[in-house]
Amino acid sequence: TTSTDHPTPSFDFVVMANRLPVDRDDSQDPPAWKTSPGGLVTGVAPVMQERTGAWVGWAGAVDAEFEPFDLDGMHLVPVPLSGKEFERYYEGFSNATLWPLYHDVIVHPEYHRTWWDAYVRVNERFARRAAEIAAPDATVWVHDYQLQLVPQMLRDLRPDLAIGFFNHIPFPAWEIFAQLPWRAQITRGMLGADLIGFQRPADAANFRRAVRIGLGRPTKDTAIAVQDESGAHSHTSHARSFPISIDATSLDELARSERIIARAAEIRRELGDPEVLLLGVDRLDYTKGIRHRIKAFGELLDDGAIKPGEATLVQIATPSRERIDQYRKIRHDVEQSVGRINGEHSTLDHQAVHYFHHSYPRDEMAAYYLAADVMLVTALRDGMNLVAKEYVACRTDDDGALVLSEFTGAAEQLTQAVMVNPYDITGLKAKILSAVRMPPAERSRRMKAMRRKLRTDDVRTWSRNFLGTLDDLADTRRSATVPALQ
Ligand code: GDG
Repeated sequence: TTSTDHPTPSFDFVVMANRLPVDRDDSQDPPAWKTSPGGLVTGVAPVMQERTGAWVGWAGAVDAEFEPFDLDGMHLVPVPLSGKEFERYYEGFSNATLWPLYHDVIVHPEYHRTWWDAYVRVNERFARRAAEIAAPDATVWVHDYQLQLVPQMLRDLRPDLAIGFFNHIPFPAWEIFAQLPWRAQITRGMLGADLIGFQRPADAANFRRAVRIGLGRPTKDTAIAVQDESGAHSHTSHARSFPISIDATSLDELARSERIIARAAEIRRELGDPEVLLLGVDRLDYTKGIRHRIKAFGELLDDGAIKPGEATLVQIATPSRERIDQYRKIRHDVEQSVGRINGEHSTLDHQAVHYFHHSYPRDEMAAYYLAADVMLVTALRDGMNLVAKEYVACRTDDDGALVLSEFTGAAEQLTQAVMVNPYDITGLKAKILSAVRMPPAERSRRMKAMRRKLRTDDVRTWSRNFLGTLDDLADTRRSATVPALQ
């Protein structure tokens, strides 16, 4: 065990993510923090409580320094970002370089050296902060594409730590990843982890191939022998899949409550009691295939395959990354096509598409899921897609049809969904129509099968699996006198 210069490193378990799971409420005086619950919080909360846990991340306000604080049983350690860093590290390198590159270059990734420099600097700041607060031999779990350099930086500072990394988004094929001018640095950064987790086996395989081709290092099954700068063996890293899930039990309970059942019925009434209610729920992102879905629905109305007044599409598009050009463009395109369809097909008492560009409380989302006959998840590429799993978890009535893109991680688990290739508009139209017309017995059979799958696929199981594997690997490394793989 390496000792640190720091006086009281004290946390046995450290989660690192770009964002802390909190929002600052400036309307209060003094401003107060409130938790913003997300999937990751639910997944790691039990571990946070069992061990002495801390969460390292950015608090969401630029040019502001905050002291660590406790909230709802979590110890939160803010990492500051300047306005320039937010632009270059977050909006730039994370969301205009890596995000499009990792999602099949749906839009053109931009490569700027100033953005890269900021990304390195911010990753160093995160790594230093975690190194200061982690107890000897602690476990550190680093999350997502914003922090891919942290694992190796952390290992350099604290070789005693068990370091895990989880990539929430896809990892692209080498032929695409190879564009990245800093591909070697990114790959080496991730290899600092004992365990590197991905959503799908294919993402893990893409990463191992990047290691073989890009770094010229051999891999054996999931194992990769990592060298230090001098070329000597450093450690063995493992890259494999750990598909993430949701808090299925609590959504199931919520969807059974009288309140949500009543609200679901009310939503349908407020929409004018359409025969068929179709639903889309996404961050407004060009990866989600919102345009393709709306185009297909519009053409079904144009063709007369769906009669006016028969079906309504509700599209909830949560505002996201609004200052980035490509996000302004997708918003404009979606709003234009919604306007066109409503102009052509809506009447005074029936609106073809209801489009909402804002976010809703969790209860309201659950009511929408329960109200919708057909859920449309048509992502062009998506690491997992939790919306698909949430829809299934809410269907306590074993009813409802899920149309699901084959380019989501979720498609590997929810195999009873109606699978689509969203790029194939003709095929998408046919599949949407088959979901709209699906006989009740078939809907129920498919939904039951998907719900059965979700019962064993829960976000706590996911984090237990990942952390259990990580701790085993770190124990093996610490007790090994001979490297496992040369
Ligand atoms: C990334 C990966 C991967 C959305 N609007 C509202 C709202 N949401 C919630 C959904 C869902 C979450 O946000 C979105 O998760 P997704 O998985 O669908 O997509 P990303 O945001 O792109 O997430 C993805 C995920 O990380 C986890 O690893 O699955 O592939 O891209 O939970 O319900 N929640 C509320 N109001 C909204 O208006 N309350």
